[in-house]
Amino acid sequence: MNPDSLTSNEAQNDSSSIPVKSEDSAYWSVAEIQSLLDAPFNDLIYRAQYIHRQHHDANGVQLSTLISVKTGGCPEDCGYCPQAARYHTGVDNQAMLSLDEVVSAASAAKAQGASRFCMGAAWRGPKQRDMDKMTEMVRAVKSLGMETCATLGLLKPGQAQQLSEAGLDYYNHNLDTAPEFYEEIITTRQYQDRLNTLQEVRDAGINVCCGGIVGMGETRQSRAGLIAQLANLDPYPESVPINHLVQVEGTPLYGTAALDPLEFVRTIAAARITMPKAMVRLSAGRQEMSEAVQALCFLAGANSIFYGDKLLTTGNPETDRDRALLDKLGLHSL
Ligand code: SAM
Ligand code: DTB
Ligand code: SF4
Repeated sequence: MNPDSLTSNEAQNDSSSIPVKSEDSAYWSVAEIQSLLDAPFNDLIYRAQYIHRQHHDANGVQLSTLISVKTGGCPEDCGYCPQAARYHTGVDNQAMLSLDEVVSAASAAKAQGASRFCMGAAWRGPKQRDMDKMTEMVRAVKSLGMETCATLGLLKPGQAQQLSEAGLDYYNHNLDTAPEFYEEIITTRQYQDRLNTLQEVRDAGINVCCGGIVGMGETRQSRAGLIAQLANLDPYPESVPINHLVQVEGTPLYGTAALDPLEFVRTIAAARITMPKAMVRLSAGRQEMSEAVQALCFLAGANSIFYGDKLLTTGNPETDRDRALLDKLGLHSL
């Protein structure tokens, strides 16, 4: 049955265990989100798909291509990250790319069908001389007619404004996990530092892209805690990347017990239900995921992906393979 043909009450009446919220920006407690994650799988996915169809093109997927503009040698200690200088992961450090290199990669991404180009840097945060180069890159990518995104770490007061003036559409900065699990993953910067950067981005009028990583050995309650943090940002982010940990040898999280893929799908569904209007991005980890699990993620409300053979330093499905998957599922790019 087409959920669109149901009245709101009928459609919502899928399980009494799933809380119903009528306002878009409702407050979500961790317990309420945990009850979503605990619900019968079919009830959860049905609700997520119902909400998805109220707010989004049901078969549309937005495509962003990533580039690492400065790779490796990062002073931070994020336990998942192949670019932290202190772990021996085999990632070669690379100085900042030139403007030409970035522009030609962005043009190629556009030609392949990406609508947004996201520039990432392995920094704790940008220095002023980095900002001059970054704003130049943002201006150049924007002038190709693409949406622009950057993920450069913590921003100091004034830096978001400089990026905004250069034409930055989105800034990605993740909360990564729930507050109570955070210290087990990162010690060199605090949760509050991240929230402050998100506020700088918001105040500069840039769209907020903020999500996290699952599969780091966290509990289901911590996954609920992450989603609660995201959903209760006021307003919640326009874009919510849900990454599956890519395990890289040499990082502390290498060898973490594998997460049941259906837990990943449930997390996507909880993001969709609690942040109805957000674009939910099925992010890192797709190369290790079956097509069936990816299809379930789209059913659960994911409507954007990273597109291109590489994420920042690790692999992503090849564009031909992704186009074939989208075709098979009858999905079109937005
Ligand atoms: N250095 C900046 C920072 O950390 O804010 C920007 C780049 S950083 C690589 C961007 C995000 O990539 C991290 O916040 C994390 O969520 C994600 N990430 C990094 N390594 C990952 C991995 N191995 N698996 C999944 N996601 C990862
Ligand atoms: C996000 O949430 N995921 C992307 C993007 N934002 C910058 C990064 C994933 C990185 C995966 C590990 C790597 O390729 O180095
Ligand atoms: Fe550095 Fe970002 Fe990697 Fe953390 S996630 S180590 S800040 S590049």
